[in-house]
Amino acid sequence: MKRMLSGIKPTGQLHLGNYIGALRHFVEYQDEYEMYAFIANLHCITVPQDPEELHKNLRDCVALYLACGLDPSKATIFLQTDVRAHAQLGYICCCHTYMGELNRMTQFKDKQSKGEKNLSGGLYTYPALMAADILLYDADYVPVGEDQKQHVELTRDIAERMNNRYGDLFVVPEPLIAKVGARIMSLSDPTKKMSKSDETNKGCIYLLDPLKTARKKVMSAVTDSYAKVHFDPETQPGISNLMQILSSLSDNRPLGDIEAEFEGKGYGDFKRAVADAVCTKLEEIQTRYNEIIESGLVEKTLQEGAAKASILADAKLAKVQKAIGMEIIR
Ligand code: ATP
Ligand code: LTN
Repeated sequence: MKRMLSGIKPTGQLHLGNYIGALRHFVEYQDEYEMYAFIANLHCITVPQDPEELHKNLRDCVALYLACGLDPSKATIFLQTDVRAHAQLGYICCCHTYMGELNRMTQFKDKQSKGEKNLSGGLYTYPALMAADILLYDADYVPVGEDQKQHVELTRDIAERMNNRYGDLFVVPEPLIAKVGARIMSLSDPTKKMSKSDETNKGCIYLLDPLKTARKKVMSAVTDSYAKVHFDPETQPGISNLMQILSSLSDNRPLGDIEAEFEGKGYGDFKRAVADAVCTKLEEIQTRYNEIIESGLVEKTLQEGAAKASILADAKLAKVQKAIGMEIIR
């Protein structure tokens, strides 16, 4: 069975972009692959966090993994810091990553170009930690949204570099990026990615948003004046984004089908259909989330997940340290 690994960094509440771009694929793939899904809490602290809020977001994230359908009897679900080898291999990978490579990472460049002050060293080096997250488990595939492709490509380069230098240490992973829904855009500015750091809060639908709020966000989504439900992200980014959301939430319904259904109809009808699909999915997720959050399942899942993940991760770290020549007593 091929192995798959992915993580989410809950620097805030999970949103529809995280669900459509990443989480739903973890669920789809858990039967077919050996799935490792973790919560990237070391990545969270690359930007300042309020400890209480972070703690709540981490628990919510695990509960949402489960509520969205990840099954701990199939997938290994764990918190990154519960497997210490991540930080250790992260440092080793960092020492095998060139500054020139880190300088090219668009996520860091974007933040820097916005003039944000006091960016942390962790934010700069985090792609090397992400490489370690993946390489520790010999993952064949990494399902992610479009924005993470560059990081998985860097992971491949680091793996190949270390394999060439020390002998075969790592499986070289491949990113898995869906054709539809890999980049869900903000509802209030469809030229920007739907993101937790949405300042207005209008463009981002959180998985735990009250249904009324979510419906309102969809109904007031920015569209255009073409009055045609047609897929063309260049000229109709808002409508195309809503089409991708609808398609992703209705069993990947072909975009052509959606165009045909709304031919000659107004944007109001179309938005209502999108809002219905969003609210149906959120209601399903929230009902399960409410059952899970205080049930003890979060803690049990993490305990079992960490034990299982550590077996692979510790063995890989030991192999790497030995190959590099860093070990004496083991
Ligand atoms: P954000 O920009 O919201 O802070 P992020 O992309 O930096 O999020 P995560 O929340 O860790 O960080 O992302 C988890 C997964 O969700 C990744 O695979 C990422 O590619 C995917 N993802 C995040 N935002 C979107 C989006 N708008 N559309 C599709 N996929 C997304
Ligand atoms: N960097 C990712 C989260 C992440 C990840 C990973 C995804 C950390 N480690 C390993 C896939 C595989 C992000 O910011 N979205």
